[in-house]
Amino acid sequence: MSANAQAPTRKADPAAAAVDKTPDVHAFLNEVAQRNPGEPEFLQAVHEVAQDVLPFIADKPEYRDMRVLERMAEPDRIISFRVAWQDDQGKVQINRGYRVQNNNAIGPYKGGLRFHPSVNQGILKFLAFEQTFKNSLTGLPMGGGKGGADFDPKGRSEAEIMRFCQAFMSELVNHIGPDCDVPAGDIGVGGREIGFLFGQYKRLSHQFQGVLTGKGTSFGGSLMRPEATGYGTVYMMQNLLQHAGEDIAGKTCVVSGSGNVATFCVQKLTELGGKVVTLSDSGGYIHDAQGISAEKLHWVMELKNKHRGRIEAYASEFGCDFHAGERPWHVPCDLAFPCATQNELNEVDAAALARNNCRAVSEGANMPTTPGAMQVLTDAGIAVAPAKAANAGGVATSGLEMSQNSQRYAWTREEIDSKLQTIMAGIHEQCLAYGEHNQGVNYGRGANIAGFVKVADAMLAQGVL
Ligand code: NDP
Ligand code: 2IT
Repeated sequence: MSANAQAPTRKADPAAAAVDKTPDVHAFLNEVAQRNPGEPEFLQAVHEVAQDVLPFIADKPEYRDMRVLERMAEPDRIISFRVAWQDDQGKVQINRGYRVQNNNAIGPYKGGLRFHPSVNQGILKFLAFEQTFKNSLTGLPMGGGKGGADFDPKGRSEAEIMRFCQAFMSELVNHIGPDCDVPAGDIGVGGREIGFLFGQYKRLSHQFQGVLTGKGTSFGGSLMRPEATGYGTVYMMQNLLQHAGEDIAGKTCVVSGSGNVATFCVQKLTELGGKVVTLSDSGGYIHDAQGISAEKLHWVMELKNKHRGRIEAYASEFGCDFHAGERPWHVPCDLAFPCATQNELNEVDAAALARNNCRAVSEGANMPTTPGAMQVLTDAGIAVAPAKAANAGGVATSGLEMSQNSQRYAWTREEIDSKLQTIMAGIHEQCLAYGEHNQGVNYGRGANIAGFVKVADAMLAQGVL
């Protein structure tokens, strides 16, 4: 496998995550590492936040003494359960399902469900922790949660997917509700799965409620929810560039992934005059130097959503290169959008982006950049809009879906898009408020501190819980 090979979820280095020069950060992370053995992604996510938040609260005893960050890094509860179901051959299959309810200080738990063979408790804890800060940044009243199962939807029939979703919801139904915990989609969970999950919840609870977001528009789903994460990632980049007096038009863009986030990211970039030259999946990436036009993107969406095909097919359909087992970061670009999965952009990739004079990165996926890669990008002066800010448009629009469900009303596409743009601009402002310094903007620090403050203040007001 070359240095640029596409490993399945690469493991973060827990030792690296536990080393930091600030004594406070070091002690804090040691304690977290001891309490959460074998969960490198969770440690990585906590480290990223702690390195910004601990210095910020160093002179704020109200947060320190009440051990607010320590409490945020300990989920309110974790539910884990057996999901037994029968495949098309009648064979009994057993998976493990989870819901991590991280923090509900500012609203009901809210966050996606991931169906992927790599799912484990540590990965969902990292995602639920991140979600707590992300949801805070949206300005909407949503706490943080995440769930899923180690189920692999690849190669499964529609009937098998439905039976799995029904079995999964048969237990999850006991732990969620419109004012308690509202799941949505993530990797491997899109509109089709949300439909099956919603149907089973309704059957078991005898209630038609806004208990999931990302629903079909005929049964309470919000317009623009499918587009929202990818569009939001681009709106974040637009804000970042505008702050520096630049624009997306004319920029060459590299995008990874070819699922929900990636495809709508490409759609908005193209609409704004950007030229997107790559897409990928776990098999490798395509490089289309001509650019992925609206027509070609439509073909990709059909390939992925209808035929459940592989991105390799794009290369033969449109006559371009396919790089098996590799990721797209070595293709020269002005802007990069990692939109597949965690730790998909490493130090070697970051060095390639720097060498090719990449200007900025907007993270559509959750924690796609390794800590080492983040350092390389920062040293090279490449601005990085971190996931908890850049991909918050998805959950923000989920929040808007909850509002519409509560009102029993539906806003127009234009109304939602305008609210989404306002929310993304607001997140950019919050990043500036805490992240702007003499040399520029540290978006990561800005997002971490702004996300922390709102949740922390709510926790202080609510007592020791
Ligand atoms: P999808 O399932 O629609 O697409 C995922 C894409 O990423 C596919 O192309 C998939 O390829 C690829 N991928 C997944 N896992 C791996 C892996 N281990 N190695 C290489 N490629 C991989 O998911 P989404 O687009 O919804 O999610 C993508 C990212 O965005 C995730 O990090 C998710 O947490 C994040 N996100 C999603 C939001 C949403 O609203 N959906 C909101 C905010 C963040 P293949 O098909 O070959 O597996
Ligand atoms: O990571 C995420 O923010 C999501 N998968 C979307 C969560 C949501 O509740 O819409």
